[in-house]
Amino acid sequence: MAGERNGTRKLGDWKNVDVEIENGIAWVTLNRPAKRNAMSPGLNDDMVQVLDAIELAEDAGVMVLTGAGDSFTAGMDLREYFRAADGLTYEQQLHVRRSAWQWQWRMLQMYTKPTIAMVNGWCFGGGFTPLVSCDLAIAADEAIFGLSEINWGIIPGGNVTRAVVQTMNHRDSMYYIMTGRTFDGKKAADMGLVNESVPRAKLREHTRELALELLGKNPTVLRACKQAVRSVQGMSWETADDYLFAKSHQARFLDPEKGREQGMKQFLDEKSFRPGLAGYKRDA
Ligand code: ACO
Ligand code: V55
Repeated sequence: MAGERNGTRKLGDWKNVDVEIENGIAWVTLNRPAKRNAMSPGLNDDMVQVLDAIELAEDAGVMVLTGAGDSFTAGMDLREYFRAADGLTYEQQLHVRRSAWQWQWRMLQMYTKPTIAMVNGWCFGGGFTPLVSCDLAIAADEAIFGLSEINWGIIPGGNVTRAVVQTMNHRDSMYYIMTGRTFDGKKAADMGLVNESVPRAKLREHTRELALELLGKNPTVLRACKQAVRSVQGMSWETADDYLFAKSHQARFLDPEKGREQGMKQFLDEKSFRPGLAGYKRDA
């Protein structure tokens, strides 16, 4: 049933990605564990379809991205994404590059549903692009991150460098891009690359709690909030103020539950909740 939020179901049938919708949460698992979930052209093609399908799935309210086994992703597949592409035509190479950026940053960054990267293990190179493009990120303490491009002779392309400088400070960006040294989940949290890190044994439960908290929010307003964070990055204060004013009107117009009016009524008239401390009571 559309909008049903109870129970578990498998979505679609992809070779390189597993998708399960469980009580409103779409768990997306990069699924090439024998290759440490390295991102091949086939996996990238699958992910474009997966993100499209979850966007249209009414029983999915939050998307969690993770990896099968002991790896989040070992980055771009050196054999299939790099070496094999050298033998392709320009148009074929364009397809291979386009399906990578299509899901890794273009689709993810303005995704209509909240997204959480759950970094369960290895996260190298190209993995930083989807990591940063997810709204939130939780890592296992034991996860190992690395900008390993320098170690095998390329610069961090595919917007990896852009993602890194957006999220890490200047010194840390330079240090990890130039040395290729690894760091763990705790360090990633210290640097603000992820929101927090927890012991791996608690990672899934911890992520589920955060996802359920997001599911309790007004989805129309939450979408406008997260998209605005991306949009205002490149704007002047004047443009941003006008944009945010317009977006708040758009959210009022689009919001079927009229959250703003509910919030004021419940706080000002009924005195039934305090917005500083919790959300208004939703019927949904
Ligand atoms: N591309 C292609 N194949 C990969 C990749 C990758 N990025 N990462 C792992 N694999 C493959 C290995 O070739 C191996 O395949 P095989 O069994 O067919 O020989 C298999 O996955 C297992 O790899 P191991 O190295 O044996 O696994 P281990 O657990 O010892 O190490 C680790 C894991 C640390 C992730 C290691 O595989 C590694 O260093 N991978 C490369 C990480 C990297 O630098 N990624 C590229 C970043 S740059 C970019 O993304 C643009
Ligand atoms: C890299 C990643 C890419 C890419 C080219 O540095 C290089 C890694 C994420 O996609 O297209």
